[in-house]
Amino acid sequence: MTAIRLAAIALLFLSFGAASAQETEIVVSRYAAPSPDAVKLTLIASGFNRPLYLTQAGDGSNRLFLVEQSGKVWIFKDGAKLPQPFLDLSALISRSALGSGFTEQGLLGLAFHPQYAINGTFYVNYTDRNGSTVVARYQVSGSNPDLAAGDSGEIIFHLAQPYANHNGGHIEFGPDGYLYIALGDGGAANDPLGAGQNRALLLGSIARIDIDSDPRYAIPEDNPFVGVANAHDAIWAYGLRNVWRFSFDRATGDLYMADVGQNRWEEINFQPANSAGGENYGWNVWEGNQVFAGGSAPNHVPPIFEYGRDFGCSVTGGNVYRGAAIPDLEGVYLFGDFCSGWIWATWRDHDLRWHTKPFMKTTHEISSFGEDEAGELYLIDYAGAFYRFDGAEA
Ligand SMILES: [Ca+2]
Repeated sequence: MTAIRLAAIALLFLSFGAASAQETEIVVSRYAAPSPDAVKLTLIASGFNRPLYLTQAGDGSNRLFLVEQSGKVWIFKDGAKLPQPFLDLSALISRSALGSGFTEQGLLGLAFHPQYAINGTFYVNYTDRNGSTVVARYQVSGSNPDLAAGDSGEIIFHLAQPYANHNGGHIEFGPDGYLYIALGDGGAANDPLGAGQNRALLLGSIARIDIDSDPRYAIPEDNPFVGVANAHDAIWAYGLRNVWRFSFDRATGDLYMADVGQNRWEEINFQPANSAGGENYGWNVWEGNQVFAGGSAPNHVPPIFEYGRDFGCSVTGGNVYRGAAIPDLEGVYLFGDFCSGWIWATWRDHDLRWHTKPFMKTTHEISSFGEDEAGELYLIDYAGAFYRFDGAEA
């Protein structure tokens, strides 16, 4: 797995000098802002019950898997929704997610094992009937690739949640093959537990676990707080309030985290692919670049972008575009806001300085972004639909 990361870094290095190596170049910087005129959103399907994620199995089937908060996962195959859900966890998840009111509980995350095509294993993140965070492993049916073996679930990770909100919920495999789990600060408001800065608590962090070396999970030996006193050895990064979606740039391995703010500042945090982990993103000493509770946040890493209430109220992390449909977006990180429908574009210039511009104003309740196998990008509308980013001339 390390070899993959090194290969990406090598390509990155080559790209500065070798103009002829266009096929293998990874675009990591640009000078001009990307143009929204090159982009349109195409409605793919509607009629869903609070959808909040879309992903793919990486198995060459080109199927899309759409996650509903109320517990079902639906497959899109050859452009059509299959009549039967791939998975239905509605009997296991928090009851609040079965109602119609807003909740942060329910089925929140889905990630396919990097070797899913061989082992048929995937993972879900949900809050259970007690409101606790659960990560569970499932298998695909032995006889039907469009159906999960619903009785195959094994809970591998459990974390009690002191309040109903701030459950994080995103899970994704990194380029290193480890599973990363977003864990909010436990909830209520203002981080009453001090979880953000308390490294002894898993709450307020992104955890990193090895799901291949143990029936449940093992701690990677190079996790940053292994052997460190008063720090949980599963923590990869901390000082986070409630990361609502993070993603790895599939070309570079860089990690982008959208951390939902308290009352004033929404933020995007960045971790380069060669990081050894252990970053402190500041909450609740800081909210974005502003002092919140104050006090000490050792080695605080400020966000690469923050925005206030003029532009929204709850950030939703997206992806670095690596598809083929919109060449102008190559290497650009898109993310949005759940409340305002704004989409932003973030990129680095050739001096690797960050730039972020409001990109598109939509009317959608942006609950997530998602990528298909080819790297094309989708937008999920919590009101019940999902859309694909297409070239405007398409
Ligand atoms: Ca922060």
